[in-house]
Amino acid sequence: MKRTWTIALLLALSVVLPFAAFAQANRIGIFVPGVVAGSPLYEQMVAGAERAVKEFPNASLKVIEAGFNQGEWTEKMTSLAATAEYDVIVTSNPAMPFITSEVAKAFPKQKFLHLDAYFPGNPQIYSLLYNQVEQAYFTGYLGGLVTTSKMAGANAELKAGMIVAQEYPALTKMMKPGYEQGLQAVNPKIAVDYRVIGNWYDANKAADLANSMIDAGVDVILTIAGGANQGVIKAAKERGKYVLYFDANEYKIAPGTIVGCAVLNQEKAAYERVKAAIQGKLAFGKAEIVSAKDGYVDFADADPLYTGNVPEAVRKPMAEVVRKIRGGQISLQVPQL
Ligand code: RBF
Repeated sequence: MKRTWTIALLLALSVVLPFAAFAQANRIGIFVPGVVAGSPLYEQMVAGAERAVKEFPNASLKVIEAGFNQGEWTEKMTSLAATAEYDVIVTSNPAMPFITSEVAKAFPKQKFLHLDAYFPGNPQIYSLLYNQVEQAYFTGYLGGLVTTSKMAGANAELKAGMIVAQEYPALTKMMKPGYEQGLQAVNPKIAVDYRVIGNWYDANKAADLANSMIDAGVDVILTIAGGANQGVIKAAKERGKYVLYFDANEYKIAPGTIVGCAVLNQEKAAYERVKAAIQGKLAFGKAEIVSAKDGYVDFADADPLYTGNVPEAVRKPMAEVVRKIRGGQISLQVPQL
């Protein structure tokens, strides 16, 4: 008799449980801190989340662009949580958990899924951080090889550029040091010309900064500036200099000018984590860090626009370093942010 009941109970659970799990988080809202177009990580976040949501007939997705005025983000995030229309709010950039952790207090049922951020210990928040020391090291090492190369646009000066939109801990503690370490691994005498634009959209100002660097002897520039990247690329192209691109494979924007792309696999991360959230399997409260060894940080070396435009004398030593970072033989630790 007891056994019959147990079997009946198990059968009932096997019917109910999957639905219970599916009911966990069907309504996904994406809060874009900026605009999607031109920001590689935001484009990937949306693409990955869309791919996950499509797999679940009951799941829905809405993308809300919060724009470039960062002073409005807290209010906009609060309004979004107040609608109670989203089981999980997905967002991306290292500053966002400092906003959502405040908003979370007023809306204890609201869950937040953060990509490109680190925030442990809050049961309403899951976060995933990339090892951007590795990502920047890829660009630095390649930049060092390019500036010391015989490539047509390279000069004798040991100067590399870095143009960024704004300063924040992930940039000053991971990306800048990673870039410098990479450059100096090629030649310790390479100096970095570093400039800050002040926003994520002003391509004209970015072009002015790039031109001024080029005047000062820089022949290769790492740009981390969202939509403003276009200005750096335009200036470098016009002057026959080189660009190191961050976050996505975008050689096609300017083949031969963009000589290296250090990518983050945020599309995959967004797909996997949103899918887990929909299935009720995402570990809220947890903060993960992923690296090249895990396949989320990489250098786009298989693209014909890389192999076809960058000489073998540069690609060969680069391949060695890429192999070692992928395999974990060169280990670059994420610092306390
Ligand atoms: N990256 C973009 O591509 N576009 C943006 O509009 C953008 N806005 C940001 C705002 C803040 C406050 C912070 C901290 C970062 C922002 N990022 C943006 C940078 C992005 O999260 C990441 O750090 C860089 O793309 C390098 O991977």
